[in-house]
Amino acid sequence: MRFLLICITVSFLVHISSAFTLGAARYVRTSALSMSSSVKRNANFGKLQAGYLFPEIGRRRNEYLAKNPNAEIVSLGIGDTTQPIPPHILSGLVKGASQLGTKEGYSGYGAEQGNRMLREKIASTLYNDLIGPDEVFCSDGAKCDISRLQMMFGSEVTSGVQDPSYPVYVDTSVMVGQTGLINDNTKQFENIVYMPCNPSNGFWPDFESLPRADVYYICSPNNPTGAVATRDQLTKLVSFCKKQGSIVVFDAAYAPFIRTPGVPKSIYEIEGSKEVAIEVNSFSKYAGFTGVRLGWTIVPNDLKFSDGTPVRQDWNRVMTTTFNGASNIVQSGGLAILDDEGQKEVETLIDYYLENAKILRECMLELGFKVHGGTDAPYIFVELDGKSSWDTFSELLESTQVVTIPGAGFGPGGEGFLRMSAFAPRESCIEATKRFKEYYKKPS
Ligand code: PL4
Repeated sequence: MRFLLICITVSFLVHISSAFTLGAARYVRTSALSMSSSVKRNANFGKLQAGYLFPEIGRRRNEYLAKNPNAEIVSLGIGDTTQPIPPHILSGLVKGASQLGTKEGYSGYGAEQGNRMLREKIASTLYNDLIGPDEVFCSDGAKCDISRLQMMFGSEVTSGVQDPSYPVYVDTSVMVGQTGLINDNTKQFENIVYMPCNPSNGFWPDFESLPRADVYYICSPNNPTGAVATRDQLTKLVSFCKKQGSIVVFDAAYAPFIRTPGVPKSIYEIEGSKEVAIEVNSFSKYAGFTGVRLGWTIVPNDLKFSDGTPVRQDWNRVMTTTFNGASNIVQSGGLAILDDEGQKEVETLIDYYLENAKILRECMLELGFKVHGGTDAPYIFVELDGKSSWDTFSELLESTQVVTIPGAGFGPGGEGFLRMSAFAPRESCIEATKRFKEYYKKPS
């Protein structure tokens, strides 16, 4: 009897354990095969090439670090701020957070367009009342607004981009369906107007010689070239757009880096621009808000679609439907940025990054490279004498452990250049210059 009981128990345990094993195996097999849904993929996403530029740079850096765990990487790559938020601006954020803990100060959802006081202060402090507070729409940043603008324009428009340019303009055009496939030879998407920007045209497109675009994405100070558009160039751009009925999306994310007198910091300094231009902007680079997230877009009342509908009306619809307002804590920080004290702190931060740019620029000049940008902009754009930018990126990573960004990542027009960001800490910039000097000066 005892023997029989033991046999039954053993056979039960064997049965249970094999059932578990089989179940686990089936689970592993199912997840390895990963069943497809019956939902069709958005074909526009299939047109995109590889990954988005900046995570790709991060991936290559991490891959290098995994192979070389003792590497002392210096990053002049992604344009991310590194200096702490200064005290007055920080006190605005703290105030915003503290208010939420009191009955009187608590607030829930706010206006989708932003806090009225902040919109007024942006209009008066940053635009000298050239635009009205109703034309300011606060948001969670310039990049997010660019993608929402693309959603508003839809798939039927043709976009024109400076080549090279911040990759978000092209990638979001592809995502919303404005383009055909990429041409493997030219590395250009069909139905985007690529406007060559290089040293021979002063990094400014020759608009008249190019096919017409409906919407032009123009960035000044420019990412990645560091070039800054002059008053004369912007005046001609505005009259060109009026003549051919196009709209300019002016990306002024780096505007306060302009120190040369007379160079416009906003497209609205140009007469007539309110009939043709939208401006996107952000506190990311002014005030160390890359992680905090606060930007804005100006859509003037005078700007209209071809059927007479004010663009502002549709933008308001986009923002009220797809966005729930910038965080109230962050908007309180934004108000502090616009105080006199906050503006002084912004200037000090920009002085710091511009000094970094000068250090990098002078080093590369001393090493015999042709260098662009870095005076009214936080980026320097280095000519590579015909060398491949991805190869140079890898060569510098492996030989000096300095991360840069290959110009080709910003479009085919960026091939043969390397972008360096001045947003690194000072000591990192100095260390990078030491390593570059050692590497490039060594006898070959
Ligand atoms: C990496 C011309 C940086 N993950 O912070 P935002 O959204 O208000 O502004 C983003 C932005 C908008 N317009 C221009 C820019 O150059 C940027 C930021 N660009 C760079 O290294 O080129 C950060 C890139 C970030 C991104 O994808 O934007």
